[in-house]
Amino acid sequence: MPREYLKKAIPQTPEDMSEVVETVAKLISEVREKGDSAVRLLTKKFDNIDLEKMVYTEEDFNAAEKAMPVTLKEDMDFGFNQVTNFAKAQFDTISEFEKEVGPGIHMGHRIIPISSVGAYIPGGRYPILSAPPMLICPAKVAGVSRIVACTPPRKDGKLHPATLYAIKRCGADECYCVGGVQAIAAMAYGTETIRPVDKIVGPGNKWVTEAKRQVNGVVGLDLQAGPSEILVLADKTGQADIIAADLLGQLEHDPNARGVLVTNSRELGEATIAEVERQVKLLATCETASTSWKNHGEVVITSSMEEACDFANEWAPEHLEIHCKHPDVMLSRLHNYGSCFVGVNAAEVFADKVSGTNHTLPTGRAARYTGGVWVGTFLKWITHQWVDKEAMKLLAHIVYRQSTIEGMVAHAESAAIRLRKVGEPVD
Ligand code: HSO
Ligand code: ZN
Repeated sequence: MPREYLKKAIPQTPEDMSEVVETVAKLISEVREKGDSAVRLLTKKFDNIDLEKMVYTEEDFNAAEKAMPVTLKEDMDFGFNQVTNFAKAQFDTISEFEKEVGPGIHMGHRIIPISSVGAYIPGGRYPILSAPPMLICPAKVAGVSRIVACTPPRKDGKLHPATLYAIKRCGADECYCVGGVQAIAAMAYGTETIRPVDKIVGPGNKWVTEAKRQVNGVVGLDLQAGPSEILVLADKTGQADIIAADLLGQLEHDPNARGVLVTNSRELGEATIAEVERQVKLLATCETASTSWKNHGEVVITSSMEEACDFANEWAPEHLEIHCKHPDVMLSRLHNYGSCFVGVNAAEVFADKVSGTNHTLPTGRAARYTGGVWVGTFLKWITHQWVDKEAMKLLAHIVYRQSTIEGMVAHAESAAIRLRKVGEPVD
């Protein structure tokens, strides 16, 4: 049986980005030329805020902490600890080495933290309190010595106390109330107030994403952020009400969010569609979730679970939930996903907030070639070598001959000079 769609997404024409590309380029050069004054002007223009306070200090953090309800603080602290502990566990799996690779040629790699990192904490539709830990805690574990956080002002021109608390609690060294293209440009090129960083991480809207694309190379980057996605893989043991709730969890993010169920059970497929339609009406975020379900929701019936796994691997979702009798068997067949949730107890929303794996993940099929943000995002694997005298002679002869054929005479000489020094004929 070929794949059958009980519900199919409506094909979309890709957005023409030329205007966004041009505008972002102009805004970036304004910040490069005029620094802080351009940042303020653009904040007025786009956020409609007269930015009185750009820099948030220790004192502001302390005041924010005092204003926080204790339960919220404890809940957030739970998340920080989980994210940090997972990052530490991952960090412990990586190691430096040095090895004799060929006689007399010792080489190895060292793993060094990036010196400075800028975390872009988006404002957006929801003030997501788990965004700071996902970007800051792994950087801290990696040993980044300067962590800068930039986040846009709220309507009152200030930062939300809980966002401020999160940024401090996770260990950012500097915090600026700046968002949008101006924040990315400031972190990439620097202003009077914000010194440039070496790498920028964090999701944002299409303007922020384009700004990141345009500063690529000036600074390092993490991922191209796209709308949230969830793919649920289920056999007949799947529960339609839970699956529908999990699809809607991601569909409420954005009208372009995508939710897919792939199953070998037609009955479950039909029941899930009915459940999504029932549950979506109950949500305060119904407008967004029903738009994304209508435009991007899919329910696919396959003839077997093997075929369902093939579908999931082709789709390469950001989040993949497995609702099957033997989820571990399914996991072994799956290789393209940002983060996987194995079995019905592992709700994807747990990782969005607090369970500890990162929620900054590849979207738009990027899971074919990358994982999400992790402690390694903030580290560099850099190589070195030692060469003893005999190995030097061997390498120098080869490199001399190869470089001569290429016409790279200075390269050849760099090898030959060493041979002459030890009285070796150059051939
Ligand atoms: N699902 C989002 C992350 C998130 N959702 C945070 C809610 N809070 C992207 O992985
Ligand atoms: Zn989410």
